[in-house]
Amino acid sequence: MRRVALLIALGGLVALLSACGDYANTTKGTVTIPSSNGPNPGNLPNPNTVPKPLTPHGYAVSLSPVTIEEVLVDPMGPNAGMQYVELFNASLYEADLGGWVLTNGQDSFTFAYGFKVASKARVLVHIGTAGTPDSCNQFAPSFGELDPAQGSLALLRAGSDVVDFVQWGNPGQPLEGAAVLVGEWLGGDYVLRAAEGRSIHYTGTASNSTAWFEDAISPGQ
Ligand SMILES: [Ca+2]
Ligand SMILES: [Ca+2]
Repeated sequence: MRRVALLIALGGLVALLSACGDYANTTKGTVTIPSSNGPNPGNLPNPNTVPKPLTPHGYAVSLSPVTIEEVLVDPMGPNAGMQYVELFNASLYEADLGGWVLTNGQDSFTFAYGFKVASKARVLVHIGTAGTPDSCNQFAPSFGELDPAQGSLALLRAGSDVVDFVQWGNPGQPLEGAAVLVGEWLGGDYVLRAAEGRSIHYTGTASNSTAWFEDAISPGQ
């Protein structure tokens, strides 16, 4: 019996040693280098379909933090001196509008040096009337009366770059071409004129008429 037990023990030792030998041998032979896990240039996302970041700029569709938010061209009763354009800072940061220009292609209003709009704040530009300006109200007495039937308004950064645009009543209004060139409007597109006493409002969802709707006036809100 002892001899049998010894043989079994020896057999087990041989099996163990040969197994160790097998394991050791697995490191020999051809080594395969794993392929890279990096991005395939042919599979990179299309930049035109990747969503644009919301910050630090304003609306996703506009690179400008400040946009034209509401336009009242036909207030109830006489229009002269009662029209306004409301701008909105949709960004998370204060915006410096010093030197920016609001224009209809004929007349214009230039924001004073150092004029700033707080984050999520609005400023009214009162057309064709004088007053005492403050952080929420600016006055453009030399700005001619806007035509309720048709017209356009553009916001120019540094007095020249179109950063926002809207036209109503008819296509082909002043600065439409410049706005289309920078993707701030669609050629031939326009917002329907609002009823008297009501204004057109911007939702910030697109740079064309689909982002505008007629509603009750909401100056400063
Ligand atoms: Ca009116
Ligand atoms: Ca408003």
